[in-house]
Parts: sequence; structure tokens; C-alpha cells
Amino acid sequence: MIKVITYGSFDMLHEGHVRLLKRAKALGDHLTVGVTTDDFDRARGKINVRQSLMERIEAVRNLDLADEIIAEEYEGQKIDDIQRLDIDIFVIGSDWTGRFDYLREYCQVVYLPRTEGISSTDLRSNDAPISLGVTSGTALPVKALEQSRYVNGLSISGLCVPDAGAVKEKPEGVPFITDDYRELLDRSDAVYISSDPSRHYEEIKLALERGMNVLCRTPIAIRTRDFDELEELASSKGLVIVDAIKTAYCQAYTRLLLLLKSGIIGEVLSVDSTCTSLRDQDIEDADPGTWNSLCLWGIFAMLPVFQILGTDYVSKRIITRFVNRKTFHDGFTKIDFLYPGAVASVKSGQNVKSEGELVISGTRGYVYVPAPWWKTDYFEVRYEDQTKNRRFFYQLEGDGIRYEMLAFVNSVRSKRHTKAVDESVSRAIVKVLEDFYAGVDLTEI
Ligand code: C2G
Repeated sequence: MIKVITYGSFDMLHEGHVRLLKRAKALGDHLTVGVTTDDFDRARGKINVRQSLMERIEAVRNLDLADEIIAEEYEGQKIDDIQRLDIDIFVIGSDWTGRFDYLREYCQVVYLPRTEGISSTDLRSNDAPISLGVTSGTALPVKALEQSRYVNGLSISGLCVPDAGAVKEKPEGVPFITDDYRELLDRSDAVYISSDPSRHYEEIKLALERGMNVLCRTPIAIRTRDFDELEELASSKGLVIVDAIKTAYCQAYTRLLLLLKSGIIGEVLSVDSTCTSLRDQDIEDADPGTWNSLCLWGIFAMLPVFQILGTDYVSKRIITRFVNRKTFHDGFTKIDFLYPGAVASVKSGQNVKSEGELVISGTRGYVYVPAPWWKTDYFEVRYEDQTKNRRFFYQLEGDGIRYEMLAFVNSVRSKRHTKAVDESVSRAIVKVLEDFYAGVDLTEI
């Protein structure tokens, strides 16, 4: 019996895939198809795959060509599969010519001509791209603009900055710059709000009223009543507001949350997270309503607390050292949360330097995420018996912004809200900010 194997993502299965599989099948008596897992696709830079692994496997199965379907999970798996499954022929499309010659040591390698004129990329981009208008505070959102290029189905329509006339050089790929937010909305399908936090409520409201979906750099608002009003408006219009906390979209972080749910360290008793960034920024003379340390860094530090321990804390204590009390610019803020049976502590600031790590302590062990934990590709689960320690690595490209943009595109397309950050978590964050500005539970040092 001649055994054949081939691999692929098989996203939005099309004629090119079908022809390849038919020819592969015809080369032997038994065909194994390896379908790439979402993780492996991400790791090899394919972030725009639309369908889940199950959907893609189902589509291949329905063709009734594969005798066996397996998941392709990691680089180097092919050698193992070929030996384990006793494969005679490895088949792949001609777009990979030469790349798999190293497998000749184990079996015959056949490159079949690729079917011209059709691809998953074309099918994905058949839907007109979402033209995204971007608003920004003082600085140009260079990182966001750059990251948007990696996201299929998204194009930047224009940029709104307070002093548009002063921008000497238009960033690459930005068709226009304005200081008129309404003009930006007129010329866009959706909006990415990265202006100062005090402007978010107004800007989101205007966009929603015009029926536009919103991706908002966290926080969505700084008052809970504003937050509730916006969420209600969005849901009444069938629109989404995605809370852009990039960490929430990083794979290592999301996997960490799942592992904790599975009880890998037992019951969680304490979450300690620190996010600081010592910059020469002049926060002393910053205008009121502009980014303070709590909004810029405190929110990232709070995210794991609310996602792991929930939002029903019994009490909290916010301890702040202001750089400018009048404008609410904090140099250092520490918040302690008390939960029934657990505690959490977050430290954030721009006028302080500390180890930016995340430690989650449980009854059986602890998780350690090294600095800078908020854009990590790696963490460790540690136990009393060190031989049981486990390390986890994941691919991270471009610190998470491209993933939050991708999640936004997918939510808009599917009209299903991404659950990366639950509404209750976004609201709990807004509540802490509200209390901070109102002086509730606040101690100054
Ligand atoms: N294909 C084809 N004609 C097309 C498009 C794809 O013959 N018009 C072939 C590809 O050459 C590949 C298979 O269909 O052999 C699956 O294609 P993709 O889903 O794009 O998967 P790919 O990224 O090529 O994955 O490690 C190698 C990967 O597993 C192959």
C-alpha cells in the first residue's frame, strides 16, 4: 500500500485545495491530510486565517478524499509523522518548491503545480476592507499605523490629530490628516480611538450614533455612567466597542488564563502585577485629561486581576503619589484589592522603575511571567518540587496591537463581540478610574 501525506491550512476551502488533494490521493492508496492548528499558523506568521481548526478539518473531511486527518502543530512535525505513519510520498503545492527537499531522506517528495487564479487570501479580501479612521492625542499613533499593515481586511482611511497643520510628514499609507473628527468619521467605516482618555466618551458616542463600530484604546470611558450609556447604545444598534488592551490578545497571556482555569496552580490566592515605564515625558506640565500613568499603565496591571479573580472585590485601596495633583497626573499608583479568599496588588507608574512582572500565587504552585509581562511570549508554572516546573512559549509579533485589530475585524465581520475582554472587566476598570478621579478609596503619599 502506498501512503501519501500532505499539509495545509485549508482556510475557506476552494478549488485549488480540492484539486491538490485529488491529485495527492491519486498518487497512492491512502491519503493523510495534516491541517495546521491555529497556534502553528500564528507561529509561522499566518495570522489571518478565518476559520477555526475544527471548521477547516470539517471542510476537508466533507470532501471524502482523506483517509486520515491529523493536526499539524509544530515545526518539524512532518518528519515525525512520515516515520510514525510509514509514509511513502509527501505532496505539497509548487509554491513550496524546494522548501521540503530535506524530507527526501525519509520519503519521496512531490511538488504539484499550484492552481492559478485562486487563493484563500483572494477569498478573504473579497469582502471590501474596513476603512479605519484613527484618532490620536498628542503624538502620532505610529505603532498602530504600522501594525495595521499586517491585518487582512483593514485599511487606514485617515488620521485625526489635534494640531493636524503642524504634522510635517504624513505617515506612510495614511491618505489624509485632519483635526476635524467629524470629517474623519465621514470618510471611514469604523474608528480606532487612541486620543486622550477624556475624549473617548464623546468620540465613541459620535461614532456609534453614525452606526460605526469602535476599537478604542483602553479605557473606553472614565465614568461608569458614560461607559454604561455607550455599551447600551452599541448594543441597541448592533455595534461593537472593542476595548483595546493589547495584552488581552497576546497568545501567551490568553493561554495562561485558560491554564489557570484548569487548576494548574490550584486555587488562586494572590495576583501581583507591576507595569512601570520611566520616561522623560513631562507629566508635570501635562494638560488635564491627557494620559496619566494610571490610564497608560495601571489598566494593564489591573487586567489580570479582574480576569483571574473576577470583578466582585470586597474593597480596594488606591495609594497614589501625584506629580501634578490638579491634572491627576500620577507618578506612582499602587492598588490593593481584597476579595473573599484572595488578594491582589497592582503597581503602576511613569515616575518609578520596578520589575515589570506578574506573579500569580495558588494553593499548589505559582505562575511567573517575567518583565515586560504585558507583552510576553513566555511564562513559567513553578512548584515546590522544581522538577515539575513547566515553561510555556508562544509566538508574539508586534506586541499584540495587530491581534487586537484582527479581533476587531473578525468581530465586525461576524457581528459577534470578541470576548477577549469581558464587558464586566472593562467596566470594573472604568470604576477604578472613576473612584481615582473622585478621590474615593484614595490615599495620597
Ligand atoms: N494550493 C494549490 N492551489 C492554490 C492554493 C493552494 O495547489 N490555488 C495548495 C498549496 O500549495 C498547498 C495546499 O493547497 O499544498 C494547502 O494550501 P494552504 O491552505 O495555503 O496551506 P499552506 O500555507 O500552503 O500550508 O507547512 C506547510 C503547510 O502546512 C502548507
